[in-house]
Amino acid sequence: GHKSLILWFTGLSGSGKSTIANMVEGKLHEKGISTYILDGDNLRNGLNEDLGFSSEDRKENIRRIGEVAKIFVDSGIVVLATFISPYISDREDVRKKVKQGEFLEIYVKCPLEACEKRDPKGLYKKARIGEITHFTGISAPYEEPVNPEIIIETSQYSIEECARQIMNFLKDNGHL
Ligand code: GGZ
Repeated sequence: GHKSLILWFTGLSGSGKSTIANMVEGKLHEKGISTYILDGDNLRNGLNEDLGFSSEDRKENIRRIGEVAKIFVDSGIVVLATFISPYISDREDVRKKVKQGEFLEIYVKCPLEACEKRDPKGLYKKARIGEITHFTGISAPYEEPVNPEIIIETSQYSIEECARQIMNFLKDNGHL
């Protein structure tokens, strides 16, 4: 049976986190499951508008998002959170906020070269010429998940296939 969860999408800018989360959300809705997507648009533009991209600010960004996600989980909603969340310790701190099994880390894996080639917002280009500093993958670190519940490789599979892999994991592990 289904209970509320945090689906935590982590990965580089341009890896496909939001695109895949949106497709998974649609599939959850088809099953009558209530969801909410937390992303930069609704967090960094509001609650977290005072935060930048230093390691301290990213840590605080993820901490607040974790608290918001926990509130949604308490209300019975499946949260899909799409943030780079580059630090292992920040992600593990979110995991600890909820019950065992309620936090699923989804590593949206994609080589830096592929993300940089996509560059949908031109941010990598700006990072390369120094117009944006502390840019993840270029001038700031990304710590790969060590033991994520799910790894999806967006340079190998279509968006549809990646979303299906996540839905299959949820079914196979009794989350749906
Ligand atoms: C990384 C940055 C930066 C820097 C602006 N580094 O591709 P996007 O545009 O839409 O997603 C990126 C987003 C990252 O915000 P998060 O809240 O996910 O980051 S973290 O979890 O690390 O706190 C990118 C944009 O913001 N962006 N400057 N320097 N991404």
